[in-house]
Amino acid sequence: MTRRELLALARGTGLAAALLPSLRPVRVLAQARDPWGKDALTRLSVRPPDYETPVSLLDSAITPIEHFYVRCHLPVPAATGAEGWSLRIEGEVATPLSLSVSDLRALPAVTTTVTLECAGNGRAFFTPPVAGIQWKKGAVGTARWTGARLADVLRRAGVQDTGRFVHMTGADRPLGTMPPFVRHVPMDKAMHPDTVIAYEMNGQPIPPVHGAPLRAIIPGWEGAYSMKWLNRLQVSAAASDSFWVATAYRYPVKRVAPGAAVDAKDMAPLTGLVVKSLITTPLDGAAFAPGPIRVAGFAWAGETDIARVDVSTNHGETWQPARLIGAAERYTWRRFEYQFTADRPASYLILSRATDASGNVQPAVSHWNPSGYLWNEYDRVRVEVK
Ligand SMILES: Nc1nc2c(c(=O)[nH]1)N[C@H]1C(S)=C(S)[C@@H](COP(=O)(O)O)O[C@H]1N2
Ligand SMILES: [Mo]
Repeated sequence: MTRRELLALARGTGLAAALLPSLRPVRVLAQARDPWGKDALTRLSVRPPDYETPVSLLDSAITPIEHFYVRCHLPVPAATGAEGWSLRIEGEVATPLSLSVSDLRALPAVTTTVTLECAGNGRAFFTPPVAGIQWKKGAVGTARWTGARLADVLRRAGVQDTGRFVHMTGADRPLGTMPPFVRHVPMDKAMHPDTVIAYEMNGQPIPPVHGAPLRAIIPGWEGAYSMKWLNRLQVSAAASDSFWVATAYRYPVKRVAPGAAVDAKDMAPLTGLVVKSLITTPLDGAAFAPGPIRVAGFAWAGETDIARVDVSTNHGETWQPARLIGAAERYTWRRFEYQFTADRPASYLILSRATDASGNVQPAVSHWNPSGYLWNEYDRVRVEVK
């Protein structure tokens, strides 16, 4: 009899408790290392795996793989090896294709640095609360993605004029009553030279939990477009009627009162990410002696560049411009830095407020919406000067 069978038999009897101590060493060993190498992250769900990155681990331009957040609607597919993988391209194309990972590697390679963010990042901060994974600030990260252009693949199959959407499917299979995860991308975004089918993340083969061996990278758009475990592209004249396109990932077309129900006809698909900033240093709750305090972080706005970031250290009464560091790179978060002197002991609230190149400014209070998407109000940390 195995331990598990023994435990099953003993369940509900005093015997289970008596057996547990002898099992404990085995369990500790089994839990010593996270199965996906995400030991440093905050686990929000085990199956499917969902992990958020603590802000303290987001202080670098490129997020290391072991610190990159994970969002899975469904369990990770059992087989994610490059060997034998095939990506089918079909629908409104002249020649349906089936491409291997080597076929994709033989196409011209592009590497782009993309800030990927889940549309639900910050959901935990909405009032009234909204159902779904309660992400705080860390469902975001920036990686270098290498792959073939989606446009090159579509051209090779000969996309017909009737094709208006590319429906993407991954190899993850639904659990219970959950519908399969299918997303579509409109043809102009699909054909954009920066849209890729990636096989590498930060210079190494994409790890299983991040979509091995192939994933779409739809840069600047909310994370759910970037289909992991990509195995099918269907070119279609029609929009996808999948639950994940027709119902989920939609946002009200007009402002709604917090908590209000919104009619389906007043909801439109999410596309690009909105302007946002994140203070990565100092950390919330940090303590300092009186003197200079260096503030730094990142700002991003999806497909749009960051124009400026302002910082307030007096509850938003006055704002000072932060320095933007390095050159602007499309789809990549921009570093900002600011220094101020906290000359007397007090509690300081530090706020950051980004403005993008189209003039959009982070709001003081995020716009509530039924699914809790696109939380992007001023970032804030409180520090104590003693
Ligand atoms: N096949 C598949 N692709 C997927 C998902 C998924 O559940 N299945 N999750 C999406 C969502 S909601 C996000 S935010 C990103 C997360 O990518 P990451 O786990 O590599 O950070 O992947 C997207 N691609
Ligand atoms: Mo997401």
